Amino acid sequence: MEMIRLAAVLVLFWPEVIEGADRPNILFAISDDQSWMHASAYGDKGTSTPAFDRVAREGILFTHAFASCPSCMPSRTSILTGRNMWETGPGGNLMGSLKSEYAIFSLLLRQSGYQLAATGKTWGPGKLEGFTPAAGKSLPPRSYSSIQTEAILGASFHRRTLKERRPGMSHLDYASNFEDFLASRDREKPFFFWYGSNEPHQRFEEGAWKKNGKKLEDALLPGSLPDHPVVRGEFLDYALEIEHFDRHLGRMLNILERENLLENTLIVVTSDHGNPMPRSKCNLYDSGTRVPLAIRFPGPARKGVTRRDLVNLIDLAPTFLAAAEVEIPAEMNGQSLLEKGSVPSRDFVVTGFERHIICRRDGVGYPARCIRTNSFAYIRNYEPNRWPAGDPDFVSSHQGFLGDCDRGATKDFLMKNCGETRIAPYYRLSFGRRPAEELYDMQQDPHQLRNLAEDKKYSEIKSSLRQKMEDYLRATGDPRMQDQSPWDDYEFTDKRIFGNPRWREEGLALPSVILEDRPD
Ligand SMILES: [Ca+2]
Repeated sequence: MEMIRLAAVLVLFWPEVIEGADRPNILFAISDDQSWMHASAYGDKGTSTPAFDRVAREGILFTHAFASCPSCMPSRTSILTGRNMWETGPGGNLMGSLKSEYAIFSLLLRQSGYQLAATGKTWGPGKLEGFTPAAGKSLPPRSYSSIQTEAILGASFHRRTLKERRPGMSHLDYASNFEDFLASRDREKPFFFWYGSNEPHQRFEEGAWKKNGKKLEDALLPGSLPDHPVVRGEFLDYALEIEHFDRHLGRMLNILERENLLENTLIVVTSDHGNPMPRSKCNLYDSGTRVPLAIRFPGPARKGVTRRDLVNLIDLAPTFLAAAEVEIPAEMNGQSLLEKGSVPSRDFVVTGFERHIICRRDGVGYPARCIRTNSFAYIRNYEPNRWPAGDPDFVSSHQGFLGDCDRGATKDFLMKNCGETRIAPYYRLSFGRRPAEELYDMQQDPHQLRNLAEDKKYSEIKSSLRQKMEDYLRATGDPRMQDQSPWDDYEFTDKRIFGNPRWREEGLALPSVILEDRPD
C-alpha cells in the first residue's frame, strides 16, 4: 500500500519534468501476444528480458496493465484511438476495419510536427477506411502492407533483414531498420517510432528451448494448464521469441544512447494482449488481457518505481499526446498516465471481446465483457450457448478446430488427451462452454479457476460489480447495452487468411468426449 501511495504522489511531479524541455521523441515497442508475467522484471525465471527490465529500472514498471481486447487488431485499434473496443465499430473485430472518423494519436502527433515511422507489425489484420496513403498510392485490400503502415504511421522501415532467419520468427532486422530511420530523419522534428515485433506470435520452432539451454523447470505456466513437459516446452519456445523481441529493443536503447537521444525519448514497452496458448488470447481472463508495461520517461524523472494500480492500454494514446503537448480529443476515453493535478489511477478496468476468426457456424463471435478491480474479476458471457474457442465440430481456417485458439503444442496436447481423466478438466477450462456469469477472487485465485458467481456469499459483490460495469458500458456507448450486436454482422475484410471459401458448409466431427455439454 505504501508503495502505491508513494507512486501516486510522484506521478504529480512528472509533468513538471517534461515541461519546458523540447518535446520528447517517442519509441513505442509492442510485442505480439505476450502475457504480463513473461518478463524477468516480473520474476519469470524462464524468460530473460534485460532490455524490458532496464526500461522498468530506469522508469516505471506497471504490474496491472490490460489490453482493451485480447485479439491483435482490436487491441491495436484501441491503442491507436484511445477508445474501448466497443467504441470503434468494426475496429472491435479481428479482420474488421479502422475508420478514419476516429481520431488516432499518431496522425495527431504528425499534425503537431512529429515525424512518424514504424518497423514490423503495426495495425492488422484488417482494412483501413478513409485514410490517405502517401502520394500516388492507394490503400490495399490486404492486411500487413507497408502502404497501410505508411497511411497511419508515416513511413515503413523494412529493408534490413536478418542474415539468419530463425524458424517461426520474422526475417526483419527491427533494430537496424530503426537505425536506418534515425539516420534519415528530419532532425528539426521530434519523432514517434513504432516498433512492432511479430514475436511471440505462434508458430514457434518446436523444441527450440532444448538447443538454447532452457530448463523445463523454469517455465512459468498459468494454472489453467496441466503441468506437463509438452506444455512447459511450448512456454519456453515462446520465451525464446519474447527474448528475440527484447534483444532488438536492447539494441534500440543502445542506439538511442549512442546518438545522445535516450534522455529526451519517452519509451513505452508493452504487448497487444496475452499469450497464444489455450484460455489466454481471445479470453477475458488475466492470461488473455493482462500485459507487460514499462515506461521510461525522459529527463531526470524518478526511477525504478513500481505501480500496482490498474491501467488500460487505451491510456497510451492520451499519454503520448500529453507528452507531446497535444490536446487530447474528448472522445478518447483513456486517461493520460502523465495527467496533471490528479492521481491517474483507475479503480477498475473494463475489457471486451467479440469476434476473432471464423470458428463457429455462421461465423459468429463469442461476446463477453469483464470488469477487473484489484480484488475481483467479473465476466459476463452474453451467448453462453456458444463455444468460447469455437464450435468443437467445425473447422474453417488455418487454426483448425477450436479456431479462436491458435495452433500449438499445448492445444494439440489438450485435444489429443481430452479423454484422459487427468486432462479432461483442463480441456474443459479452455474449450468447454461457460456460464453466463463468472466471478473470481483475484487475491485467492489469481488463475481464475473457481467461479464464485453462484455462491450466495458473493452475491452482493457480484451485483455491485455488474452494476459498475454496465454503468461504464452505458456511459461509453456500448451497443450491447441496447441489446444490439453489430459485430456478428460486420464484414470479414481479409478472407485471404482463411484460405477456405466453403467455410459456411464445412464441418468435421471430433471424438464425442469433447462434445459434452457444460461441466458443473
Ligand atoms: Ca497479437
